[in-house]
Amino acid sequence: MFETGIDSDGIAVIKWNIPDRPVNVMNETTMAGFRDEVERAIADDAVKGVVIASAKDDFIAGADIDGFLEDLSVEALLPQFLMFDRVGRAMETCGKPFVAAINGHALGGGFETALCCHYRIAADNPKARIGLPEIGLGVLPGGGGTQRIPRMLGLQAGLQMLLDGRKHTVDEAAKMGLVDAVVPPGELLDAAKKWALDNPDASQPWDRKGFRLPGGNVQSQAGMQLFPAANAMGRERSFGNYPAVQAILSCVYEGCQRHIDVGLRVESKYLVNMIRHPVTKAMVRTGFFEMAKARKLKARPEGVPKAKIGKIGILGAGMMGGGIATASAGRGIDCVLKDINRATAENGKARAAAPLERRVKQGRMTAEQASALLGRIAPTDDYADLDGSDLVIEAVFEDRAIKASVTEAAEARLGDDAIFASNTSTLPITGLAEASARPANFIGLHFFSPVEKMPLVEVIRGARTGDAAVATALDYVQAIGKTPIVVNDGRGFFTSRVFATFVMEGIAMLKEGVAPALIENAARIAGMPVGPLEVVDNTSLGLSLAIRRQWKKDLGKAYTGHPADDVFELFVETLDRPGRKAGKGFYDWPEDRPKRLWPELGRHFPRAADQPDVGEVKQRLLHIQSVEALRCRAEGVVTERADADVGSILGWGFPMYTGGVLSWVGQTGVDEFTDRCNALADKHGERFFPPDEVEALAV
Ligand code: T1G
Repeated sequence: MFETGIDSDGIAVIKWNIPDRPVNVMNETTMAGFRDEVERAIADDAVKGVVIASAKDDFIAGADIDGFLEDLSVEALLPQFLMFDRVGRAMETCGKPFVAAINGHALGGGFETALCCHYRIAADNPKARIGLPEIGLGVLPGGGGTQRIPRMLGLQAGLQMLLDGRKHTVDEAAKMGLVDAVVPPGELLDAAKKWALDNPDASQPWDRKGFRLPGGNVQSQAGMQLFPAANAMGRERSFGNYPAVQAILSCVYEGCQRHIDVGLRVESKYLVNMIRHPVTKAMVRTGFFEMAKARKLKARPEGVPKAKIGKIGILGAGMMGGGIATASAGRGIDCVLKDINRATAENGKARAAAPLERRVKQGRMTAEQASALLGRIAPTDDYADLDGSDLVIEAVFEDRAIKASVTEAAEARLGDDAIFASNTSTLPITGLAEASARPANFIGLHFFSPVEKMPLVEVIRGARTGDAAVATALDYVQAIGKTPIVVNDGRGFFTSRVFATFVMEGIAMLKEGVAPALIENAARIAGMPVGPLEVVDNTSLGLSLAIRRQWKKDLGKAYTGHPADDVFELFVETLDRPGRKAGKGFYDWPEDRPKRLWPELGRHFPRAADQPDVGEVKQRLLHIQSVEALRCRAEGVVTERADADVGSILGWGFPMYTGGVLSWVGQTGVDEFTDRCNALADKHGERFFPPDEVEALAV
């Protein structure tokens, strides 16, 4: 577990090297092992100083997240972290200098181990990330981070870092004062040893007489101004849905008023409660493990050789087509961007260039990188330019006839192994594949707008889609750095179908006379990125109306309708308020000032005397999505809970604290969820009736 040696100058080097794990992680076993090594070095009079290092490519990746899903008791957890605190304080106060030699990722407890050292030297490693990302897992920097960072950076900067949870580059960490020096990788160990030799009397600032928190103590005027604002900002960002936010504020507020030994004990108690919290279990399971599995293509069919995507064709140079081209060219893939004429294709490329120019201005990309990326996008109006493509993606109008026409024309240029994908957001793939001469090579690749920002791609298997097409599509999604879920065919597939229920429920409530501001704010308080009325203004009521009409036409008598249907008709056909692009929908969208809810909504939808409370509105907006996801699972549109959870969070911002749209059922409690939905169905319509076997479908 640890490689330890003492050099001729008496400097001991303790190298983390946890066996059978790809990265060094901290758990009961490894922390006990580290304690033994530290105690041995401190007790050995021959040791004049200690360097903490790693024998792996990275330093230490923090606490062993595998253990977070176990149901551990306070009695089992608390001693581990109190023990780690004692080891850290021994390192700080034993009278021997401790230096951290950070060769790679130092995250969470890994960076907190480095914080227990008197000095931190990092290798100039562009891949390394340094920081305390615990809040992203639902927990808090409980290895001393909430106590040492504010004592290093001050309360404001410290809270900012702890609540942000960012993973910093080495340069950023040096600028923030998180590391004290940066050296070439080959000089790291010698530099660390030298510092230890040169600083035999090293101590931590907080162990020196007269120490005061940089910028003022908690009870100073600055502190008293900071915490109310920090509380308010924390509340505004989390609406109380993420208990770790409050826990971090409490650790800093309570712990930094006391000696660090007491502060560390305060922190450990909050940490243990956070590790055991259902929100943490949900966030870790979906946000860490399931998303990693999705990125690693857990769903990839076996026996299909890895596809190398060198060239793709994109049909339709609109917003989606341009975004797909940028995302692909940005990962070194040559793109032919085709539209009905050259000028349109050129415009599409120019539109795709705009975000790159912004990134160059912001210093997030060099002009050379932007130019190289754009050089890989070739606008054209000639199908012949598709020759040699490994994959063609159509992103033309949501019209079956147009899609059929471009499918036939493009396939005529493709090799036998090339795949044809449709970026349709709702039209069933099986139907679109009827226009294909090679339905086994026809698949759905549903991107989300804006493509350059949205991490999810929904891969849709049509009835005749073959494994090779699925494998190639997944290889492509991974190559462009996005996260795929694989779903089976159906109207709206999984994402469009489930997300539509959120929008429709908001409109149904508006029609019932629920105050529009209550609907919109309750959605945000529930953790959705924006309210349902704003969403549909952005995506256009005209598009929603067209989709509903197509659905009604396709289903005929089987179409059950929805209270929102006639609202779409009213806004598009009668009121001429189709949405944000027209400057008016449920909101007014003036160009020179912020949007606001249309004041006339009350005239068209008189406010009901009895308004529901926020809790009921939140519940209707979240539960209706989970009910539809359960139906998708029951019908086999999604076969894995993880796909539904990952797809909902990455696809449309279903709140992370729930663990995802199906995990929400379990977090609510299956019986509680089922009872509530049945009650909502009795009150608002059978759309709330969950399918049978909720428990089996939600796990
Ligand atoms: N625990 C367990 N396994 C981990 C792990 C961890 N902390 N970090 C990585 N792995 C596994 C991962 O599951 C994968 O396994 C393999 O390592 C490679 O990871 C007390 C309470 C370090 C930046 O949040 O951010 O410390 O799939 O594929 O892209 O205050 O992993 O191969 O079987 O992601 O190069 C805080 C989480 C914990 C860091 C590397 N630490 N990890 O990324 O490889 S809470 C974190 C990462 C804590 C203390 C608190 C990334 C990485 P497998 P990978 P990568």
